[in-house]
Amino acid sequence: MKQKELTSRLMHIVGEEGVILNPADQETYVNDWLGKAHGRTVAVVRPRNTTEVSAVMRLCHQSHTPVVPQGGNTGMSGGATPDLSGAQVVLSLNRMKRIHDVDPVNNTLTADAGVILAEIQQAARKVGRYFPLSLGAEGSCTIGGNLATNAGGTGVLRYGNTRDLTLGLEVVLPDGRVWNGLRALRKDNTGYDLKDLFIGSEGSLGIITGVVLKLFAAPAGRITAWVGVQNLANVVALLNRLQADCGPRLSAFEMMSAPSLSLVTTQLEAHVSPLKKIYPYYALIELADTRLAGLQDMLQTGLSAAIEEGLIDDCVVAMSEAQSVSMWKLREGISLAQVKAGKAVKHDIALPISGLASFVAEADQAVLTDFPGLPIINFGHIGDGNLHYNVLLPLDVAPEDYKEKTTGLNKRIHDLVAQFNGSISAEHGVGTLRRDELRRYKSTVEMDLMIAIKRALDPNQLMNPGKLL
Ligand code: FAD
Ligand code: 2HG
Ligand code: ZN
Repeated sequence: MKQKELTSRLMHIVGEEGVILNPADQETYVNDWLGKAHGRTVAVVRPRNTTEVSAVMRLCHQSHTPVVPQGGNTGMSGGATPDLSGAQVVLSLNRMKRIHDVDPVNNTLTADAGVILAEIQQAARKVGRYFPLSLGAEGSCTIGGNLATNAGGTGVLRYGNTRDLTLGLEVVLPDGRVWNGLRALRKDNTGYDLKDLFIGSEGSLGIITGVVLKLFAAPAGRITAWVGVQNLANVVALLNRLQADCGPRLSAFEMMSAPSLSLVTTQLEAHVSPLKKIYPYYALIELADTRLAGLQDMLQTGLSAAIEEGLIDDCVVAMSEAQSVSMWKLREGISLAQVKAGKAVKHDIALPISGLASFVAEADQAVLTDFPGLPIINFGHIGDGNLHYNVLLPLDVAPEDYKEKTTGLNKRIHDLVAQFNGSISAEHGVGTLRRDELRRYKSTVEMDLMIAIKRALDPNQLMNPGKLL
């Protein structure tokens, strides 16, 4: 089918205002947030509902047009960016923004995939409930993108990742058929759990158009603390101690190394460390519960004991919500500070928590020896064993140098991750960034199974080609 015929049929389905053809207007859809992935597209198509998504997919199926699904375009693995051929359609969910139902009795929320995560959180708050998925991009990422990447963030320690928060899905298959699995059930053993196939599939199997999410009791408030620690082994020991003392009230436990904190305070205005002295590591700790009584005491008792045991050197407990927010801003500002300061070679790794300290000691040594002088920006969701072990190259690094160093660093770090029985992507997904790496670390059996699933659902290879597999 000729390009002109394709675009006019797309317009017929979604309306003229739903198809973006002008290259200048396509800019934000064909480049990623990190400024690393760049592509071109025949058209950006923005359906308004599942029926329109289905018609678009049928047309793309008939015309053999590859489709790149896109939500908020905040992904960190290049998965939402089309390739440079100009032959792929970007299917954006950003006009599918309806919250259909919030049920405080069943504790569920049903929404379109294009709803922004922060709007889901707000809709839950309105009925006195809580939706715990939380990440730095929550003001612009969509719940569909969160599902497609099985996003993690800072609430995983207590509530699990996006997969754990999902009860039902609606998906448009590559040939346009619609699977309506929008079930608001906590138990359903009627065969294979299809929704789990699509969660984390990064747009490679179909378009997620709707979701039923779990809601939780709303915490009455939170107590936040910022802690300075001498080494990573002590950060892990502190985590274990607080888990034992506070149980599920420990709702977040994040880590930042000294260079990560210093990057934020130097790159971003109005970001100041709560502690005067510099420590090698910092932990950001949060306790939350449906009742606030006793929470502050519980944290303070735990922290005092940790000081006596020599696990921590210093700490500040936030005395107001404003103080708590500024502590969180330090943690959440690291991504932007990296973009401002240089080109980060990213590693989004998961490790058994017991292996974290030894892993980092070996990885630091390897980078120091093989890539001397490059700053290591190590931070992450340490309570989940998830490190963002990034290495910063200068902003003006030559493209060939960037490529060579990325390949070398990825291999060095990921080989070590494999030795420690870890994963090369904890929460950001594979996309294009780790596609080649995936083959190196997955067994043949695992790759064969994934390829068989892909072939069964997308025999013409039209869904997000070149990503993940
Ligand atoms: P997009 O970037 O648009 O797409 C991501 C992938 O999902 C692509 O492969 C795309 O093809 C596919 N996709 C999108 N929508 C659909 C759909 N409806 N159906 C099928 N496939 C689809 N991630 C974390 O996990 N934890 C964090 O703490 C975190 N912090 C971040 C902080 C910042 C400042 C930024 C910029 C990003 C952060 N991210 C984090 C990464 C990103 O926000 C998440 O991956 C998020 O889930 C992506 O959502 P999105 O709507 O932007 O998806
Ligand atoms: C975070 O935890 C995000 O802040 C982004 O997952 C990590 O910038 C990164 O590498
Ligand atoms: Zn993260």
